[in-house]
Amino acid sequence: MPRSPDSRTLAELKGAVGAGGWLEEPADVAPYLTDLRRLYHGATPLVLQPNAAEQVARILAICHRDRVAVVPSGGNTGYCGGATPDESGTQVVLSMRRMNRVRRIDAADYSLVIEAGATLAEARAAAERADRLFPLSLGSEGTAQIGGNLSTNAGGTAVLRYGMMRDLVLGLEVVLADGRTLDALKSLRKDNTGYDVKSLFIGAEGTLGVITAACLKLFPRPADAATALVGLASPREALELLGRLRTAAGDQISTFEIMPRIAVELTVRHVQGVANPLDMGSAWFLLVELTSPNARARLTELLTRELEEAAMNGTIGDAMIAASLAQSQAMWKLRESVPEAQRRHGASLKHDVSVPVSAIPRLIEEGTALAQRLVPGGEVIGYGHLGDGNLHFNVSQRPGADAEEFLRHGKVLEPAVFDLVERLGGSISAEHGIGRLKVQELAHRADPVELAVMRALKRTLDPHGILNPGKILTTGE
Ligand code: 2HG
Ligand code: ZN
Repeated sequence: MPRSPDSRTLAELKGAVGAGGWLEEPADVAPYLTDLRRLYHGATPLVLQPNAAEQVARILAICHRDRVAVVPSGGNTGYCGGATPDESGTQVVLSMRRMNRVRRIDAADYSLVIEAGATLAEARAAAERADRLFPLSLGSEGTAQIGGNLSTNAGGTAVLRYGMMRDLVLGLEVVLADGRTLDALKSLRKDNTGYDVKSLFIGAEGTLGVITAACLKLFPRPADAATALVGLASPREALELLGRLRTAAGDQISTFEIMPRIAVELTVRHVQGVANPLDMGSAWFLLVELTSPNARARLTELLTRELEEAAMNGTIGDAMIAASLAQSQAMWKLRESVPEAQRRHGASLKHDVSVPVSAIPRLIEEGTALAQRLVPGGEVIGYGHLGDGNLHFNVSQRPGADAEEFLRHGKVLEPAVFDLVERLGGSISAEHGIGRLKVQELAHRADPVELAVMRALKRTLDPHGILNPGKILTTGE
């Protein structure tokens, strides 16, 4: 079990990063103590900001020796409290902020080696400078860091075409709990030399090692794109349209996002500069995007034809295809601002869940019935990545309702939603991870053998339990 660091250990840790590499004043450490959703408020004696993998190695060697808990921290955009220290005031925070260099970019090899503290936007910009695409796409890309994207196996709005973060990794550099460095920064597409060790650290939320750099997969940059906003009656019709577009456009569909009318209404109301170009009469809206590296792919033509046919046979209501980059950006802004609008609207109960794509309509119908029964006065706002079967089944309080009282309903609603998701063959965490938020749920819902394997890995790689204790797995087992 980790212990409280004494003054000698703290001094040694400061020495490992040198002047300018640590923070301890309450005002300076405050931003590291609360998660984005303000669910957790922790404490720490020290925030370390190493600027090289060697410094991370030194820090972990000291913490391993002295049994000090370490909480890796990225852009603090996570939804499950995975990067927030606990309330004990004994856990040291390891901010990756200063490790943000591009180490290598190889356009011919379609690979980019970048450090963990670079933001996702910086990774995308680096790829773009080499006329390549790094396709992970999230609303928080300006703040979210690559290390956090890897550690949570982030998803986002282009998973349908490119996969999740795990699918976008060729190699990793990881510092292990005892300070040894795993140098697996390969850029190989094929490497069948035993276990895929690097894969263990992806989605591990800093509980098995600290990722310091990654070799990421790049892709050809889109040279043609067509973006549309579509209004329609229900998620069943949305699935029909997805099927039609998959047949017509194959892999060119990169985004297929769904929003209920209330999400669009709240976003237009709460977020400046957002507008809905469609008639508000539709119950559901889709953001659809096709992309191709081929400038002559004629995607606008293709999308127009498919949407016209879908409108003619009654699958969809009205639709608009962006006629300019500005129009396409406005459509994206509408979708990407939904979480912010929800935050401004008041407290919300969030369920980041996935089911087989075909089960999404049932999830929405049965989940909505559950929420109406169990959270009187709540507003269901279920939106997200329909193309991946990933719904953010969220319930917001009505304006003026007492937030604390509203949130207490979560104790009843959450297990009921997770039971439903399990019945439908889904997952209780699609893309946001487990963090601290879902530790208990994972402990009692995961397959016991899988959980035993996870615990065995944790014991092997972090025998003193110093790495992000209390995240993903319960401590003390
Ligand atoms: C998104 O898809 C994010 O916009 C946030 O994953 C989801 O706020 C949420 O529940
Ligand atoms: Zn999402």
